[in-house]
Formats: sequence, structure tokens, C-alpha cells
Amino acid sequence: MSSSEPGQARHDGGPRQAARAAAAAGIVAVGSAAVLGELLAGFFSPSLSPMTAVGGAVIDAVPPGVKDWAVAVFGTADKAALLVGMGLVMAALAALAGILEYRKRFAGAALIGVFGMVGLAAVLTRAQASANAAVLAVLTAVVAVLLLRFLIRTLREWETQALEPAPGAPPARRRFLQALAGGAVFTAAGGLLAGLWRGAAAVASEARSRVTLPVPASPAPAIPGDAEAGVDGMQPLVTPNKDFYRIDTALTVPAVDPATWVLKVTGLVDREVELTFADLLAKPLTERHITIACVSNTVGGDLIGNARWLGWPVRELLALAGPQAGADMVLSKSADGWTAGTPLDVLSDGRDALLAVAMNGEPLPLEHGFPVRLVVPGLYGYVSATKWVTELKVTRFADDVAYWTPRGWSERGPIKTSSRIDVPRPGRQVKAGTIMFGGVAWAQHTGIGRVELRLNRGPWRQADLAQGISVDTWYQWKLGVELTEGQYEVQVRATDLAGRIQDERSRPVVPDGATGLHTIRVDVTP
Ligand SMILES: Nc1nc2c(c(=O)[nH]1)N[C@H]1C(S)=C(S)[C@@H](COP(=O)(O)O)O[C@H]1N2
Ligand SMILES: [Mo]
Repeated sequence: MSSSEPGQARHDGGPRQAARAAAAAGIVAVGSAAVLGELLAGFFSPSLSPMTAVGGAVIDAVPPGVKDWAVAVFGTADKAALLVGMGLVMAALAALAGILEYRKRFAGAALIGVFGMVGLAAVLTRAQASANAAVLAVLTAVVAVLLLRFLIRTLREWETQALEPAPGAPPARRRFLQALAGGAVFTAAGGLLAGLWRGAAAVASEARSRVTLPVPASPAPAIPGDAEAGVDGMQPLVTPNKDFYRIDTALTVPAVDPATWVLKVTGLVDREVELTFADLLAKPLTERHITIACVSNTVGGDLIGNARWLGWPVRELLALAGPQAGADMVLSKSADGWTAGTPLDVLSDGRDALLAVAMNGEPLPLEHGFPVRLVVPGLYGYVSATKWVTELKVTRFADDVAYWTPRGWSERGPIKTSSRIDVPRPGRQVKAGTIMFGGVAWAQHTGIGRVELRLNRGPWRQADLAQGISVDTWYQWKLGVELTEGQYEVQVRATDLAGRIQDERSRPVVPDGATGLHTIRVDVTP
């Protein structure tokens, strides 16, 4: 083996421009990793983007004078200029990391590590900081280090082979150049794609930040003082937007510009109607707490959330259009082509089915359907809660089929009455004495009348049921039970305000929602 330091090989027939090759390796490694991070953020949620987090932190850290200067020079392109500037700084650091790694193993990796930590700090200080965003930032840095290590190792092999040509050995030169070219193409193509997404998402986010929500004509009734059961460790009665479950088929979050958004009412109607976002905001809006749930929510699962929605009642829009005799379904279409089929009578029967523009006092988050979505009390999301909605086609179940129907899910999807134990948390050990159980129960649009708990299949005991915000929301409940050491199986069941007990038979989520009793095991220690 040659004992020469890699750096000395430069003039001996190895890669002549070793430092330049190492710098290129650094740029390609960091570029590929950063683009991968942006593409993953594009797929899952724009709020995870490491570049956005770092850019946001830079904006927050920069003195106001510099900000004013940037706006004066770049105008509305100031964000784009910031991203380009960040790209240049990253490229320079990446080149340096490449050269350092080439001179001394792990030196470049260490530099990337340091900047990965800075990036992670930026992610964690953001208002939307989440564990997933932190994971993505760390993943990006790890991928950058691995790629850099691989490229520099191959570069060194190239040199070694140039010094001591080994017949039959795979030419490292070719491998290095191929990997470099492949990474460069990925960075360029992926970067372009991520840039286009980001551009569209930026337009939508900008527009979202400029929306002024009107004061509701019919405000949400105040939450009753005794709607919270007051048990430690329960989920909040109103789910914060950032914790709200998200389900959709959208590979990338549709970025809809409210300036060009229109909602069309078509099909079996006397008059087709078109509504702009401005038209919608000018209507007398209704604000209500409504708990929506996914048909894929398993018994005890968390694909359910309660929010305060602001919107225009769908029945008023339908009344403008005038549905014709024979129509029994409204096929709502999303900007991304997804569809839901909702019974016309549910949308007309007076319940608060809304064309919602806001969630918990904010314009809809992009992931939750900005600028406009449907929210229908009492129906699972897949047959009612169309996000990024663009059309309501009045039609008949016999003539039109919604997205999930041919995929094995029922045409109709009323939410099934169900209940859940949230406290004590599963697997948590509890001490003998009075143990506080707590959870939620829901029977949207009917309301909950009673919640009961049973231990080890004994008699049902009635829990303390908190007041619901309305019959369209979930209800919290609690029950303190005196327990001695031992193992307990605890089950909950709800009865709706019409006196119907929830279906106790265990059935899967397909085709129209799971049934059965949420059952937990509790270990009581002395
Ligand atoms: N455009 C569109 N809207 C959609 C869906 C979808 O896949 N695409 N999924 C629906 C389903 S199955 C559910 S449960 C709810 C979830 O709404 P959320 O993501 O705001 O919680 O959205 C509904 N609206
Ligand atoms: Mo769903």
C-alpha cells in the first residue's frame, strides 16, 4: 500500500484537480441531501422543509435595517433572493467541507455536522416546530455526510489506482465521475421540481397570510364551562391545528391561489352558480365547533379531531342553485381531482354543513384544504369533507361514483357512535387507590347521552359525562375507580341521545367504519 497522503498525489498522474474534485464532491453531497429533504417535505408537508425553517430563522435573526434593505432591493422577490443567497452560502460551505474531508477524514463531515446542528436549532425554534421536522433536518445532514464520505473515499481510490494501477480493479475514476454526475443531475432536476412546488406553495401561503377573516354572522356558541372533564393527560377539547390528523390522497399538498379559486355548482340544478373567494367571504358566515372523523379510524384510534370551523352553510349555496327533482347526491370535487359523494338531504336538512374557510380562527392550513373545504357534521370525511373544493355537482347516487366507492368503501358513510379511553395511557403503570379514567365519546349530530365503563367484564358503571359543546362535537367523560393491586381489562361504551348503545361487535374499518369496544389493560401496582 502507498503511504502517501492523498493530498500529495495531485501531481503524480492522479486526479490533477483533486481539490476541485473534492469541492465538487462536497457541493453534490450537500446539494443532493438538501434536495432530498425538500422533496420529502414536498411529499409530506411543506411545514417540514428544512430550507424554510433555516430561511425563517435567518429572517428572524436579521436586523430590521437589513430586512428593509432586502425588500428595497429585491422587492417581492426578497424571499427568492434569500433562498438563492442561502444556496450560495451552502454551496460555499459544502465545497469547503469537501476539501476538508479530502485533507483529513471526518473533517468535512464534522463541518456538515456543525451546520446540521445550526439547521436543527433553526427548525426547533420555529413556531411550527415538530418532531417530524427535526427528524427530516437530521436525516438531511446524515445523508449529506454519508454521500460526502462515499464520494471522497472514491476520489481517494481513484488516486491510489492512479499511483499503483491494479489490473482488473474497477476504475474508481469512472465511479467517482459517475456518482458526481448522478448527484449533480439529481440536485438540478430535484431542485427544479422542489422549486416549482415551493413557488406554488409560496403563492398560496402568501395569499393565506393576507386573508382577513370576516366576523361570523352566527358566532360559535360559547364552550360550556363544564365541557372539560378536567382529567390530566387528556387531549384538548378543541384540537390545535398543528395536531389535527391529516388524511388525503394528495401526493403533494395542492397549492390553490384564492385569487383564482372559483367554486362551481353544476349538474341537476335550475341555475349553475359560480362563487369566488371574495364572494364567499362576503356571505353571512356561521362558526361552529364540529368534530370530524376518518372512516379509517380504528376503535380507540386518533383519526378524529374537533375544531372551530367558519364557513357558509352549504344549504344556502344549494338553495341559490335550486336542485332539481330526482337529485339525491352532491359530488364534491377537489382541485386535485379527488371526489366525495354526500347525500343531498344531509346537506339540506338544516345541520351546520359548511363551506369552511377557517379552522380555529385561522384561514385553513394548506394541508387542511386552503382556501375552502367542506365540513359536514355526522359523516365520515371520505363522503363529505372535501378539501381544496372546486365544484359541487348535484347528481344522483345512481349516476355518479365518488373516489372511494369503487375502492371497496361504502357509498354512504354516517359516523358510528364510539368512545375512547385516553387516561390512563396504555401501558402506563398506576398505583393502587382511586384511579381516574378519562376519554371522549362521539355521536355526531345526535349527541352523547351516557358513557359507561366496565372492569374485567363486570357490570357497567356510569361515568361522569361532561357537557358537549354541541351534539356535533365529541364529549369528554371521566370516572374515578377505587382499585387494588392487579391486572384489569377496562372497556368503555357510549349511548347516544336517542338511546342507542354503540355497536359492541368488533368490525374492521372497511367498508364503512370500525365498531367494537375500546379495551385497555391497566396494571395496578401496590
Ligand atoms: N381533496 C381531498 N379531500 C379530502 C380527502 C382527500 O383525500 N382529498 N380525504 C378525506 C378524508 S378520508 C378525511 S378523513 C378528511 C380529513 O380531513 P383533515 O385532513 O383536514 O383532517 O378529509 C377528506 N377530504
Ligand atoms: Mo378519512
